[in-house]
Amino acid sequence: MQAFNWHDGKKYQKPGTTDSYIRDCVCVGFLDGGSVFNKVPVAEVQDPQPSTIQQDVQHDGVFRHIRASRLTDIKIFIRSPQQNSDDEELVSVFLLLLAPVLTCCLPLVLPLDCSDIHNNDNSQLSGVYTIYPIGATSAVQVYCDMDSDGGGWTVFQRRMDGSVNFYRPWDHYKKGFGSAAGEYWLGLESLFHLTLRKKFELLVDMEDFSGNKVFARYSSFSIDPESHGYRLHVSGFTDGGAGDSLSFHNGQKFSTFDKDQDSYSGNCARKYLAAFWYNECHRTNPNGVYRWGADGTIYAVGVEWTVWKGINYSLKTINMKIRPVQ
Ligand SMILES: [Ca+2]
Repeated sequence: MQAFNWHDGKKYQKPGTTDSYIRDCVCVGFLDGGSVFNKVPVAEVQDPQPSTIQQDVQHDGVFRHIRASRLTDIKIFIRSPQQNSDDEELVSVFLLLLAPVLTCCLPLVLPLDCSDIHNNDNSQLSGVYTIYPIGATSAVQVYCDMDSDGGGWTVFQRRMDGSVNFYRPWDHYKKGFGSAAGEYWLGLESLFHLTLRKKFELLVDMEDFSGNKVFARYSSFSIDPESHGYRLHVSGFTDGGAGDSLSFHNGQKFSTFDKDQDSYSGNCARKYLAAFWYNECHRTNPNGVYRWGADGTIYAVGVEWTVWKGINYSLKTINMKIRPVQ
């Protein structure tokens, strides 16, 4: 393990003004196995000048104490929470700072979801971010919606152009697939761990090929562990024009073509060419075949939200996203 330092020269907006400024943040990065593992912001360069900073950092389950003298060096110690004195100096980093001062800084917590990123800095824009839903070694890229209703939404399902094949087996739906910048499925295991830690609400945004945009919102959303089939719990519907196609799926286990856990005598995933919390079988098929609007050639296999557009209309976009309930 190594550590190193650099400046984060990001632009920030001064509160209540249109002025922007550069915030120089002294960061310490931990290297594991040769790749950048994590950047931990330690200090901000500010006026007036304090002489030293001391900061406790938890990284990868290890409690570290960081001590920085003005313009000099940062020493990182491993220390157990019970100990009063520094135990072992892990690494010493020389700072090539021209800046005047160091003061303390930002919360040093790895984000579990997009709401953590949003709450830490509400000027962050919608886009791709790294979150850690199952702890420090579980880095995964997601799309964060920082616009809808105040932002902070973690997108776990996204269709937009048909570029990704969603007809996949169980292990793909468990681990996730696709690209966070485009179409993707976050993964049932990550989704389970997210909804295990906090109470979440669900927002489903969708658009047809005529430019109409609607949504469905649910005040409560969670799923059970794999040992219980990743069973869906969704309730508290609010209509944003889409109608309620999801409550029909409440209480169902997740099904893929190679794991039939639906309530139908046949195999819903094979019949409707997707994977979902199928009942007998669906009122929505968001992981279905992307087929550019109305098409009944093969019954009900499209990217559908039946209550809004019927059983044979494949949507232009749909995304499912969650946010902790305040
Ligand atoms: Ca079945």
